[in-house]
Amino acid sequence: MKIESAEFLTSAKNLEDCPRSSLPEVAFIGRSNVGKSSLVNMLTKQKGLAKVSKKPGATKLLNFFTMNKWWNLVDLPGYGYAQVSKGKQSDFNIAVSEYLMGRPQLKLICALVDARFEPTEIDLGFFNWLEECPVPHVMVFTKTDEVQEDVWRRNMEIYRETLDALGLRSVEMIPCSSVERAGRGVLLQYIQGALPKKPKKGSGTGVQLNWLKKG
Ligand SMILES: Nc1nc2c(ncn2[C@@H]2O[C@H](COP(=O)(O)OP(=O)(O)O)[C@@H](O)[C@H]2O)c(=O)[nH]1
Ligand SMILES: [Mg+2]
Repeated sequence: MKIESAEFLTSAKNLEDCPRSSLPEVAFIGRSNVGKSSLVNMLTKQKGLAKVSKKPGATKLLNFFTMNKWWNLVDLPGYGYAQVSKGKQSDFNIAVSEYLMGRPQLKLICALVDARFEPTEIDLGFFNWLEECPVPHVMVFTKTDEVQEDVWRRNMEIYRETLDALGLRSVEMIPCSSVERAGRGVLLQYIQGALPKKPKKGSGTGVQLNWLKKG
């Protein structure tokens, strides 16, 4: 899939506050600082579209971006950031889990983990929770440029074995680097496969005038 346009749509505090748009959605989720916003910018080739921060815990809202005027990419607040007060952290978690569980147009969850490290308890806890979620997910390993290839490959392998040992779903794992723009094509292709087919222009999927006349 080629990204021909990408525009910021809106920010939402929680599920209720989400846009009424019925476009299919793909969400990015992961720990604070894992590289969600950088990946939005890498995919869209727009440096400042999503706000990247050195300080973890900056994104507190669900940020919607409309891609190719046809689907929405949703940059979710990071989970598991200890420096944010406990109350605030659980507010984010409630907003995020309600969105992931209760948004019918959500077609794919991209769960980001840091390729530099072995599985963390917080991430495993999230994957365990995800098992209850009806939406399919894919794992994206970020920041592969930061370590040697054998290191991130090994970490992917350990993740695979650990999830397996916990009896959790085995899903596709895609290595990415926003700095080197690695993994862009593979991830976009995966996203395309998860989205419904885009209706062709003029194929009559808009307002059904003929039907209305007959009625
Ligand atoms: N080396 C490297 N750094 C990255 C990559 N992606 C993100 N970062 C850095 O990680 C930090 C957090 O990134 P951000 O996208 O804001 O993470 P978010 O909190 O998950 O949205 C920033 O300092 C980014 O520059 C990557 O692929 N490679
Ligand atoms: Mg962010």
